[in-house]
Amino acid sequence: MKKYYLTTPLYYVNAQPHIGHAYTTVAADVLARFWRSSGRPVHLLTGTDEHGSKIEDAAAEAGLGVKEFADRNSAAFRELWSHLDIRYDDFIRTTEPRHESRVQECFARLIESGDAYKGRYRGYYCVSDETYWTETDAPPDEKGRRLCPNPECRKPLQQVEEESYFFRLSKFQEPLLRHYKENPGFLLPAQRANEILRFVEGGLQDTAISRTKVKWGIPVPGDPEHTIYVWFDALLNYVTAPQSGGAFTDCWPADVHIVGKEIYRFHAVTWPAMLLALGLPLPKSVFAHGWWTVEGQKMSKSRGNFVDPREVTREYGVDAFRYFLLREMPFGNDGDFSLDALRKRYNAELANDLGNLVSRVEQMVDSYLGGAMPGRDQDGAPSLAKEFAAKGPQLAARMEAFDFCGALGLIWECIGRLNTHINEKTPWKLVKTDPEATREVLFDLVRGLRIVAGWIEPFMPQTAAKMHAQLGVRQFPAPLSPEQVLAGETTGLGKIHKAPPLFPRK
Ligand code: ME8
Repeated sequence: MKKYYLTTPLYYVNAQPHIGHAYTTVAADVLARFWRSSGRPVHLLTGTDEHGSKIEDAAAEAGLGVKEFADRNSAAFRELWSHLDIRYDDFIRTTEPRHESRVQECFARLIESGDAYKGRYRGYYCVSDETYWTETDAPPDEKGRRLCPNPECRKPLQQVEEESYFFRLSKFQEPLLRHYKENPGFLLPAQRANEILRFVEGGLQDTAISRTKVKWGIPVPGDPEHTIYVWFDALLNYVTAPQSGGAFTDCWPADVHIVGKEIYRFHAVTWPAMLLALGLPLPKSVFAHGWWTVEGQKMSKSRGNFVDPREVTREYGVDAFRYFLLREMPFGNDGDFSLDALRKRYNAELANDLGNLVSRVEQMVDSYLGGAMPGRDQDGAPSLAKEFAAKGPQLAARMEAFDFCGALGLIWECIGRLNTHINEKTPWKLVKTDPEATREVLFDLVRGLRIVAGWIEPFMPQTAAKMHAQLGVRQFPAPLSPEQVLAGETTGLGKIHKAPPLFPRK
């Protein structure tokens, strides 16, 4: 059965992972967990991008051999993903032989077909972005310097003149435009499509895909004076990884490549053109999310304001961090990260709305009913749990549309309903006059919470595990579907018990 195959970018190993990298990877993990729990086989690929001058220079600066440097920093990404409960299926490093040999094969195929040819490159190069720029892209500024035209970068460009292999990108202008037109779900979110369409309609030029001045790269087959351009090398990981794991036919074409907006053009233009040249089907979609600033500032080396996810999770826990990332900034938009905003959401939405609700319900079941699951389904009786279950398709539609924020919004609406229900029914009063009615109220609340626990698992796996255990659900780690909760598959299995607050107030 075809797997839902999704990817993150391969992160450069020149630096330590920060919240930007964590963002994309958490988002991919949430999607992967969501589809897995809906019974769909999933393949999530992430990894590290390790060739090119940027890495070579950073290793020299750190006083380490490049391989040693890459090993150390690639491990830092893996360790962070394990700390953040990222459940990936494969982690690829572009320095692995399984990748390098296949990249060479692809390069050779393009030379053979004529879609790659040897020429001479004259122009500019940004090491920080590993991007080629033409003279017209980067006119000299008032001081006569040529700076990277990417507004996020603006570093001085290198002037480059060298023999180079070129990829015949120009040939793919029409096929790409046709593909965009025929597949409106390819360029996502839809508001990003226009900028790509305009760019491609403006005409595509062949692009250089090899360097002679860069030694830290994959040699061009049969011409080892040249190394393969790091982007040509890195993009191919999306096919080399599943090819080498024997998962290619189950995975390809990818369902979605999730990337930051700054590398969208590589994924929306260059990559599909490479696939067309290689005769491979195109991914179903490429999604560009927005960028985080930190306390209103761009994250940069000079400002030294990179947010280390470990510091945030030390204070707030892994789940609150995952939650905040996806709740604060609608996927596709830009947003700002601040500890103040995190603390506010933590206290209001996690400690109060959710944590307090769970404690109150458990407390009541414990003291009024000795921790036993309170009662049974009454045919036809109005029930919040049934209402929630009916919202399952709506939740799935939001996840299908990569609308994490909307999905969490829907879950929190349900949490709000449960809180209002307690306040309206006042079980602490009701229990004095009508124990049977109290049972029914608590029964509905517990089932509602069990549904919520299953829904939040992709976002907050540790919290979901705790909630399942506290709510007497022994089936975890397979999150329950609302239908299973309603069918009472877990009823009576375990005792409902109080536990320390899920989110102690900060
Ligand atoms: O570009 N806000 O790697 P990279 C949101 N190796 N996301 C951010 C972010 C921010 N401020 N900063 C980084 C590369 N990201 C190439 C990719 S793919 C074949 C090769 C995330 O280490 C976002 O996903 O610079 C962005 O696209 C990625 O990190 C860039 O990581």
